Amino acid sequence: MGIQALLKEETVKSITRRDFLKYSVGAVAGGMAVLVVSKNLPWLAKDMALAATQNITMHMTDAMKDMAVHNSLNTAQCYYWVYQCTSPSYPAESPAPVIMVSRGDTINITCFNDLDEPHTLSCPSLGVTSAPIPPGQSATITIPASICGAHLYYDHLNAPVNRVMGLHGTILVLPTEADRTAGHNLTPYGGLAASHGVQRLYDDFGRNTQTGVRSAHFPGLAWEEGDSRTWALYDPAIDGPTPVVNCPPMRSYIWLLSQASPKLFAEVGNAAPGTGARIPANFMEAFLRDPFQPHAYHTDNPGGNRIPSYFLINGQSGWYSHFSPYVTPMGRVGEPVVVHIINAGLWAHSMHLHANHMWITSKNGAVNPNPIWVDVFRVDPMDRVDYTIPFMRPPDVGHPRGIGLPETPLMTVANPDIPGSKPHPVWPPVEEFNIYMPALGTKAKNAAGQDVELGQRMSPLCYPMHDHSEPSQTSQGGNYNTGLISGIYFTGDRNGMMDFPMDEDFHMAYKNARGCEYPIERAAPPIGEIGHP
Ligand SMILES: [Cu+2]
Repeated sequence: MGIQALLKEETVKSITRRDFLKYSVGAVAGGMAVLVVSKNLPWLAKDMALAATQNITMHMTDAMKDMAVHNSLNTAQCYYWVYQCTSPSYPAESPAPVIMVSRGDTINITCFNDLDEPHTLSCPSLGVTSAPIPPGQSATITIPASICGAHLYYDHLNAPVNRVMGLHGTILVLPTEADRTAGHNLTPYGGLAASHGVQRLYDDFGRNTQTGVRSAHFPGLAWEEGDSRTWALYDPAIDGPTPVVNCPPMRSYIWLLSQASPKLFAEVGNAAPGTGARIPANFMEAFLRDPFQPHAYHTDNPGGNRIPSYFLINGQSGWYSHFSPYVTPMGRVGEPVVVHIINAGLWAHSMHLHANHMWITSKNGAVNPNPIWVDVFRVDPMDRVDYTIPFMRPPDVGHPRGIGLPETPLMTVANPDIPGSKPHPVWPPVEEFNIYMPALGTKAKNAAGQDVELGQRMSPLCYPMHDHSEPSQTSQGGNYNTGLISGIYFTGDRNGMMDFPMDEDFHMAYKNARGCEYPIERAAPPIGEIGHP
């Protein structure tokens, strides 16, 4: 299919943030779809009959994608080559769905090549390099989920063109009981020596699930532990008859990084196989070294250069990535997570997280015996880097002994500018919870001329994640903060057995991430000193 035909089929969409969060229930705009295919993951798919061997059908085809800054006033689209999953059925998207399995499972992907030159689907880190599939033909590729962790599947042909054009996705292999080091907690990797630094770190989260010994540093849950209990604060009037804690075990996120150049990708789509921009040297030269030109990024500019104008995390950017529960870790203090970062593109990124430092627990399949504790780490093209985030208290919380430790916080003084303020422990920050910025009722017009509420509640607590490779923070060469960004949300604290208040629009995203349907929408409860010792 030609690019022009795809363009004509596109409809122009303009959605509000609230609409976006509703869409994120599905797989269209909220981030990558997740295919859960393991028989060993009942907590994610209670009512699905899952087998250890899964058969998936994909079509290698092309698609026109609406980018984050695309709306009725601004054209921002990009031509892609994609793996479209047709069984089970998902919309065409790059990246392709995450395939989430348990170690020991087998994945069979029947792959149809609907494009005009040979392509393939390979996963070298799981030992699979597939033969070329000619145009119009198909092949079934068997991938054994033999190694725990996150793996990139992609078209390795004509490198790096086919991969960078969008033919890539992630396989996440979770550990099973067989991967447990006897007497110790599960890690995302499996089979580590008891003395290994990553094993000791994961033993220190929450408690040792085998011995029951609790951690002094990180009270809360072990990484492998979920929780469906009722809070001490559980209130049937707010929460309905069902417990709503719902914290999933093995909390894992994927940050699959890529970059896009609409001009260059369109040239590739319009070139004949083996010619022009499809020649790797030509593609690399344009993508990385085209000279600067003003207004180079806009799709309507017939001139301009061909360097990337979009920088994507799971195919999203700007507030689409920042507010997606599939991209941005959201949870309580005491609920540690692992983030698997894979760079499928050609640009080096350095993902910097606020609020918590993280441990670099694995790089390119090698588990780090002495993991370093940092706030930023570089991820080069084709690197696979794991951040383990402890979900400890943010370091700006005043503390007698040191950052983030689970002990009695310092006391505030009364603030005469805040009605009802009286001294209380600095954590949790109960006064911030009821502040809206700007003030509730502050309105602006959207592109359709409708009033939009601008006030955002300072709860749950949100901290940014941004890429220290600064050009990646833009889209179309435009405003900062529309590019490769995410964040981290603190929605409560297990130490105090409390949830922080959340308004309805945030709650829509949160309940998707937590795999639970609240019986009713949780309205913002009165705060005051609620829940505080
Ligand atoms: Cu920063």
